[in-house]
Amino acid sequence: MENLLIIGGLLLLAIIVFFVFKKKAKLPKPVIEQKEITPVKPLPEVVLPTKVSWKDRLSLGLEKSRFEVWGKIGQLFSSGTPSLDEIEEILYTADIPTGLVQELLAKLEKEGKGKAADEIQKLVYGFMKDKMAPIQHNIHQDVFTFDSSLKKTRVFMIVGVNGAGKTTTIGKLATKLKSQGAKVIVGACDTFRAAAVDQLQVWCDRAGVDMVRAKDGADPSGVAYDTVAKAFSEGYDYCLIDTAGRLHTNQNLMDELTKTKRVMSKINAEAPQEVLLVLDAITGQNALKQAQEFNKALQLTGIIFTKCDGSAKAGSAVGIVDHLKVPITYIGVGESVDDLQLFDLELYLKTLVGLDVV
Ligand SMILES: Nc1nc2c(ncn2[C@@H]2O[C@H](COP(=O)(O)OP(=O)(O)O)[C@@H](O)[C@H]2O)c(=O)[nH]1
Ligand SMILES: [Mg+2]
Repeated sequence: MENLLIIGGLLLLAIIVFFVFKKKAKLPKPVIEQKEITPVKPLPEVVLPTKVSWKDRLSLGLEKSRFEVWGKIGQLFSSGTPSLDEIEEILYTADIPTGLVQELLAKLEKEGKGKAADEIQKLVYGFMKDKMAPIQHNIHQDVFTFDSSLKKTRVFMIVGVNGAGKTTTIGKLATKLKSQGAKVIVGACDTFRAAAVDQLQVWCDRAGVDMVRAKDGADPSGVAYDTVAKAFSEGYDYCLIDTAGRLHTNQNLMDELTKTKRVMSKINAEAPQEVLLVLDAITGQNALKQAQEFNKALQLTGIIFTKCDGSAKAGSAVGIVDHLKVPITYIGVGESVDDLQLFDLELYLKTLVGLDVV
């Protein structure tokens, strides 16, 4: 009898377990939502607080140009008078326009004979400074330093070909201006690439600044209009407008950009106060051609010279400024926030040719 009871109990338990498992097995599987994710390139690490000074960052960034071009000229003179052909070749590899190369060669021939390396460096420095200084005086200081007493909305339109560094530069700039206490808004007008807007959003979130974005493929000038309108009505100090760098043809791109510029001026006749062209130093001579085209369409107020760390062509700035008569506003020598600074002509030239910087 006892055995029968135990067997009966076990049977009952087995039946309960069976039904519980059956019910569980019938439960609907959880549905995992398949969201389309746009790949965003991870942003470079922001190294804060700055351990490396700007002087050292610049020196490191311009090392290739100094070593392979500008410092080399002095070295060649210090080991006897070099052939001018040799110097000419070096200058052409650095993408210096023909007219300037010939002028510099004539100066070296006339004044360089028998001089030591540091005297040649000074001579090259003086030559470049004479070419650039009169134009560099035109930089507006408030492009980089926030003056709260101004109480004015400053609109910057950032243009340039794809990959030149527009979005990254806006991210760096927004971070810097915000850290000075400025109220900053950014307009994501590269509506042709979803990833570009996402990339800018990451920068803006990180900097803690506001961003206006529209649906993919929206009219870029519409986004610019909305951003500038918000900037003026809500008293932002800086309004930074990112733009697209590639359309089907150059003419399309220029038409789109001139339209974007025009709609901003409908909100405020002064806007945009700055039209800044981002130029990648690696593109050298090509950079000058690009700059001429953008200048013709948009009347540039400044140039942001990026990626000077990646090539021996950082000296091509002299040809660009000399030809275009547009100053270089900022210089970029790397991917982090601290690698972008206001362009200081003396510091840049001395670092480039290898003269001691005091
Ligand atoms: N080495 C170096 N890379 C840079 C510099 N500025 C931008 N970049 C990089 O260049 C790439 C293209 O930049 P992006 O801002 O997307 O270009 P955009 O298409 O003009 O918006 C990114 O990988 C940036 O991190 C710089 O000064 N130095
Ligand atoms: Mg971009």
